Amino acid sequence: MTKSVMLSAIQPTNVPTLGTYIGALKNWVKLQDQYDCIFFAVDLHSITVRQDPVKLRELTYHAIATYLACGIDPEKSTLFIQSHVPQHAELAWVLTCYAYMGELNRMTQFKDKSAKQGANIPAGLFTYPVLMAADILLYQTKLVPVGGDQKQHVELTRDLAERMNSLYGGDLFTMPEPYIPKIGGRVMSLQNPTAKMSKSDTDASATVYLDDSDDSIRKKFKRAVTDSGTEIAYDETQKPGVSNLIAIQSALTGQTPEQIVASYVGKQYGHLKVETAEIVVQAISPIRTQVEHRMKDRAELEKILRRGAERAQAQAEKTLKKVYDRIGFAPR
Ligand code: ATP
Ligand code: LTN
Repeated sequence: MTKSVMLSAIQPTNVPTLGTYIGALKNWVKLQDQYDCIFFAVDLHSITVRQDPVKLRELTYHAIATYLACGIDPEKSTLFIQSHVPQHAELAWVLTCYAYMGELNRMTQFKDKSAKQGANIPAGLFTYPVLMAADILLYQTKLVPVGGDQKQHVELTRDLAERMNSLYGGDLFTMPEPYIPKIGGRVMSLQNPTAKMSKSDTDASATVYLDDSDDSIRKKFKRAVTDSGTEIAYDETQKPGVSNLIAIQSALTGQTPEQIVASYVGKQYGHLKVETAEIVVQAISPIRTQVEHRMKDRAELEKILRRGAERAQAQAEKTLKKVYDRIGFAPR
């Protein structure tokens, strides 16, 4: 029996964060045996905002090293760099011709990111979700494990798939579904618990990066903004800071928020911060060591990536061919 396809990706714009790990990477690993998996680093998406070329290249390898360090097995899953598979850009162009300005204008990520750009907003920031739709639809993907902030983009992908399928035949694209963890789908900033923990935050103490030292992780949790009052309760509206720490613990230990709250009766915020930090250190420090190890063997990474890109191209080409044929392009 053939397995369904699961696919996801991250932008190599900075070192991945605890949010990336809990919201996305952890679930890739959890589900990798049940699906035919495709994971890549989206360098084409990254240049929708300016990047330093030297850093971009390094971070691209770093992203792949992180996948491996988290437990993605290159024998089971296809790993590659998005720009190594030109079909992504090709299908993106086609889909751009079927996407509507109005629907792209509604994307909250576009609104947030374009607001930071001043007068000259790169057009790629606007069409970003169409490239993501191409990423997903090229491989007849069934499941897309991402954080909550990407849900709207997966929904747009579904709308595009439906539009194309009704124009050109229902078997053109598989309808993808998002997989978003109930707890940890939106890990919050340690300095502003009403905002998403982001790898592009200018305040380094707001974000735990996967390459942070154990000491730095402990310091960031010690300084984490909590809430007024003293009671440890799971209530995202009234107690966003405390609830964020509980959610992080829950995602990493598998205990429910209620069990965690029960274990803190009579204790203080300080205890919660220190113990959350320890749980995070336990989860992250082996990943950090593995990433360092993987980054030292560039030849091995390149070998994995070449093989991944070859496999991906073969799959992607099948879908692209079908699309070109149905829309009326002459065969090449
Ligand atoms: P930024 O944080 O700068 O906006 P991003 O969200 O574009 O970056 P990526 O590294 O491309 O970050 O995201 C990779 C994956 O991690 C996506 O599936 C995203 O939803 C998820 N993710 C990122 N931050 C969080 C978070 N704070 N909580 C849950 N999931 C997250
Ligand atoms: N937009 C995503 C990254 C991304 C992605 C994808 C995720 C690009 N293509 C395909 C899942 C499937 C983000 O995290 N910023």
